[in-house]
Amino acid sequence: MTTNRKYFEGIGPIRYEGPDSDTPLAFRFYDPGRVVAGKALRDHFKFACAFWHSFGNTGMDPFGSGTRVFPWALASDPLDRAREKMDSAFEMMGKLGLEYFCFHDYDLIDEAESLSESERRLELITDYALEKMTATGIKVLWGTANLFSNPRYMSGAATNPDFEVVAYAAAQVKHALDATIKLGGENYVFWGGREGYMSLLNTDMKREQEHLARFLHLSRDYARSQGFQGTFFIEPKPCEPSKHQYDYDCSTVIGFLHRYDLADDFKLNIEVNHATLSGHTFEHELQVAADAGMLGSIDANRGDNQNGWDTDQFPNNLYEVTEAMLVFLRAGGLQGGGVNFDAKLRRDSTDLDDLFHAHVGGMDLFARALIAADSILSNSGIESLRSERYASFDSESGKSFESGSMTLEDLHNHAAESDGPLPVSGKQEKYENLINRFI
Ligand code: XUL
Ligand code: CO
Repeated sequence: MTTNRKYFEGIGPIRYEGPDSDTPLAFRFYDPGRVVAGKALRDHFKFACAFWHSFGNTGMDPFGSGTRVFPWALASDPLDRAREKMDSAFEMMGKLGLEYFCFHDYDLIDEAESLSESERRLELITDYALEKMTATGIKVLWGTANLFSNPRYMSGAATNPDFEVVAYAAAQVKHALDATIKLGGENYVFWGGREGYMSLLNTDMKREQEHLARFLHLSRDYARSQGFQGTFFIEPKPCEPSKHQYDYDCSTVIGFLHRYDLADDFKLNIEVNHATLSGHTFEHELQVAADAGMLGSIDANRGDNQNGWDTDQFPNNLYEVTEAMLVFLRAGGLQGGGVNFDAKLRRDSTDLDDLFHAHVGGMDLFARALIAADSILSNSGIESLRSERYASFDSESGKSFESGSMTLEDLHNHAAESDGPLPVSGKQEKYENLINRFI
């Protein structure tokens, strides 16, 4: 059954009109077919919309209820409501040229009272999603399970001190994996939700982390046994909702994956505002993942410099994203993932077209930043400047050190025989000026 209601009458399709366009809802930089660094922009990014924020977030905050009344959220029957939400999503994605979406299980349809009824509901709504996907060519970038909203997960899911909760979470992941596989999802995400702790006084951290590792092994094995060939991503976040989250940042997660023998199947999904909350920059986190061969996917948003929480604003910081795109291009792009707008409208952005302004802005920003980064890499001389900084390792003793053929005594003798190092400028300001010159 198809309802096919329309919600965004009078908007779109959004077209590329070039940098001089005066049309508010047009792309100035995102020309999907434009080839930059050997690849079309659409393939670099695989832009995705986040079901939970765009079609579920009503602007509720700790001080007040939602401000947005979504016309697709009014039906009383959960399946009708879910279908109408799906209609709105496909209409918006089609008009924006978003070729992917990401979902939690219970973004697709409300969780029911029992596990079996929830499973039945997921079965029905994924049938409906498949029809729409086949008709439009829109795909699933990744699926995931919401293991944090229901009160049963108040003390964690895979790391809950109660085995009954761990088993329930596993059942939910099984259903979410089934749904992702059914929809041809290209990847599957684990965001730690409440996997962490509030007080060490009541927490056995080692045991909880071992449970998490076992949970990931079992999930991986199940998905593979069902034919899933995509990549699993872990999405680091340092805090919120738990005070201490086990997946603090990229380095922590990479260490965890190696320690528990998961590094072959898992990569990282890096979210801008999670990076900044962990005290790093977005580009730092991308670089850490890239250096480990684990730069999988991006959750695009931004934080607020004055706030220490996850504001999940739509991205608009050209400087930040340009620096990130330098890392992205040097790494050869993402491994399997894409750029998912894990971002929500501000509470007082209450018009339906605000969703369009937000996504157009985000897509244009990434395109503009990538074009600038490509130009910096090709035309500014930055690559040779950077490699010259390390030139002393390209020959003679420096080269022998790198290749492992010097001992500590050799280094001692080298230093004793030389006149000692002279200061070599890092030229940071010169590098920084390149960004302003090319954006
Ligand atoms: C929470 C967050 C999630 C994950 C998916 O901060 O980023 O939306 O991306 O569970
Ligand atoms: Co996210």
